[in-house]
Amino acid sequence: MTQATSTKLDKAALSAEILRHLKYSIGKDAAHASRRDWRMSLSFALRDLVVDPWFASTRKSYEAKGKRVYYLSMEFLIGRMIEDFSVNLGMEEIAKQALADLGQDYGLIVVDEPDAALGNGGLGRLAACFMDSLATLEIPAYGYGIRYEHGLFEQHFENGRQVETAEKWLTHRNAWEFERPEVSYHIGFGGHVDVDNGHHTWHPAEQVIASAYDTPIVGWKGQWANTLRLWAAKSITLFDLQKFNEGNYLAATEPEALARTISRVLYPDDTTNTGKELRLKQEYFFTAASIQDLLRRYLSEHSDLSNLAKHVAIQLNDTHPAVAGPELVRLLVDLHGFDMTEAIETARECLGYTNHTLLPEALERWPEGMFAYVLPRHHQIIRDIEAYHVGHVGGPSRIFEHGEVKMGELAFIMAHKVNGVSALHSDLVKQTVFHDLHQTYPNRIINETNGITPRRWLYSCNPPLRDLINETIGTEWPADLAQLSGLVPHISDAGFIEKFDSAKRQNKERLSNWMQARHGVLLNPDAMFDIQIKRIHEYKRQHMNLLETIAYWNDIKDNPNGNWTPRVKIFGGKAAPGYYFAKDIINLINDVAVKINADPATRDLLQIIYPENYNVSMAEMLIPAADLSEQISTAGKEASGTGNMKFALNGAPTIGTLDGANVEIREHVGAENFFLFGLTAAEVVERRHTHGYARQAIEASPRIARVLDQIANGEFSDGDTHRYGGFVHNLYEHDYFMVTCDFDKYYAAQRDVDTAFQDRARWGKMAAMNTAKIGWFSSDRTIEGYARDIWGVRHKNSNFRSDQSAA
Ligand code: NBG
Repeated sequence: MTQATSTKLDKAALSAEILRHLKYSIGKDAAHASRRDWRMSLSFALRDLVVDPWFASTRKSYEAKGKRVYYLSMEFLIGRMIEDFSVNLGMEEIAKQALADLGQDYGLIVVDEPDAALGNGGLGRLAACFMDSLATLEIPAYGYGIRYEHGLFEQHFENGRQVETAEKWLTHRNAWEFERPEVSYHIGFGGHVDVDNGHHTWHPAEQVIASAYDTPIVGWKGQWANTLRLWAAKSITLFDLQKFNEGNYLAATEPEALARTISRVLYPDDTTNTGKELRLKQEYFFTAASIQDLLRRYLSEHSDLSNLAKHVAIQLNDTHPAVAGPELVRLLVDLHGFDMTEAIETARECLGYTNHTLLPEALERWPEGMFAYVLPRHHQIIRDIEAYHVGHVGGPSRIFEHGEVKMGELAFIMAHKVNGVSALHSDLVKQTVFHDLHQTYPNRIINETNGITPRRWLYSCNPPLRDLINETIGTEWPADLAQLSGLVPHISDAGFIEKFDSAKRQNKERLSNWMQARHGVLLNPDAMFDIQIKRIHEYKRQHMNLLETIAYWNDIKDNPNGNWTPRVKIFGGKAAPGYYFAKDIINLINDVAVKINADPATRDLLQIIYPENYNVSMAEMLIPAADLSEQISTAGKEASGTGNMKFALNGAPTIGTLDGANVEIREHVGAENFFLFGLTAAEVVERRHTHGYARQAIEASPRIARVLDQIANGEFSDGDTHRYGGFVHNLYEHDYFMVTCDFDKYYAAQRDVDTAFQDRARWGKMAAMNTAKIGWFSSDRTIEGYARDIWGVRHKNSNFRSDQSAA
């Protein structure tokens, strides 16, 4: 047996390992193994290779007695893992060959893996990129989250409308995790609080068990691995034997079913706050388990808690884990004898909070009555935190307002640093949502612009471009993305641009083949692939893109001999199940696609494609094939965006507004390589004061007026004038997101795109410039920023020595 002790195996050794797992872990004989059996065996063999570096990293962290980072996130949108492991271990080629020797196709096995879709969108995917960078930078870190039985719903279209079904990634075994039944904590809800001599004791009315599942996350070159620890909810009383014996079988399993509800499904909203009791319980469940777990780890190394903040950095990914503040205070005061002020200050030194949105509907608030009912002791402690805050700085109550508990304010007050996720967003955080708190704590808000991991978002998803970059500037760039600027001198070389173009072409063909196989549609690879993929939301304005598409169609038909640029418009994304306007947008895209795709007059010039069930894996297929990246949100609404970075990295120029990280992307890649249009954030705010701005804009633009008439008259709905009546009415009368006001400028910018695209040499340079100058947007750079500005921890590339991490 060739047991893996080093992180690398040769082809024969890996084949042997795969066969060994097939036999002893799966219990199958090669002659009868299914593709899934092979996939599981490969996954187990790769996982084995991570175990030694994982142990070594843990050992080093213990020996260093340094600081650990705890990243608390309700969502980790991981996607598939085989390529992550094999690429980071440098085993991709070997895995391909080993499987080929066994008569298996690596590519087919990779795509057999279900996506781990434990997140909604950007926020969850950011957490996954951060885990990759934390391991690459060799920062001792744990990701803490929930092991949802069902990840983000599967999206299907029925007559063009979105319908949702339950996602089922755990139907078959998850190859990457280690179950840790011995790592478990009791988590309470409800009940009452006793006070005895100033000492509080919480007596919860119900309790569940949080049980750990660990997935090792290995960094680039396999040097370091951290742990992603996800909690599953289990029942304390597994089974009511008495009820069973009475023949009451359903009731006998009730306690288990109830407990499991807590980790059963991911809430499918991203930018809205659902405000349901179950959601609050989920948040407390994973936060409390994580805090107990990190305190246990700390106490295994230290005799008292006075130096906690020197060894523990807890990052709150949005407000979902904001109850970490009061929970830590509760444990320090009620269990470890701290006084309230000391506990609040200790907790605050440990905590950092990242804000991911300015949309008021996304900022979490809980009805105070419900909060006090579910978490009575935390409710009291938040009152104490409020009193502490008001006592220190004066002024009105911040956390409690109109009978609600505001989690943003709580997170802010309990964090020593609060960060936004792009330069513009961080400024707006200071000016708007946390304006007053910013006056009180002027040094607390900082910026850490988001980033993406280049290992997944270029190295593994785009082999043709990866190979070209390797042969041009060497192979060190995946761990030092700024090196991509080494491509700049080559961009004036026509031969290089030709190769760059041909890499794009290969990706477009790969996408076309996939579309044909999966969706039965043929794409024209000579056309511009114009892609907008992200959650469907009014502020992201997929409908503006669609209206522009219709206008383009009209113009082609009006002037069939014009010099038109062929386009394939690709949309992808899910809508929150209860977000009706977003679902109408989906329906309209699909209806318009049916009509336009069937039009023989424009067939070679314009196609609309909307594959269902967009997810991380689909993004990995679409992004490398994109010619144009659509980042067209209403200015001031997109906190950062991270898809925008992925497209630029893969050589797709952006058409976009001055919103989120677009602003910084444009500065980096150069204004001449970015198609800018639209109102600025300040202009948007101002325009809102103009009464009837939407109607005015429509009356001033024959182009959009005509498109809205077509929709209202049923041109895309078989003459049904009701289906989109509300949609059109909304644009005339409200249009909060200023589609009508930005439309003409967007249309004009699209024609500039057409002109540029027709000039192949110019386009090639623009595309390559995007790749060459986007290196700053690596999530390694982002994590270095968090390490330096928020956590005070050292990493692989730092010569900076924090006084906090010096043991
Ligand atoms: C999202 C923002 C994006 C941003 C990601 C990651 C939420 C609440 N926010 O603009 O909308 O890129 O967070 O920071 O999902």
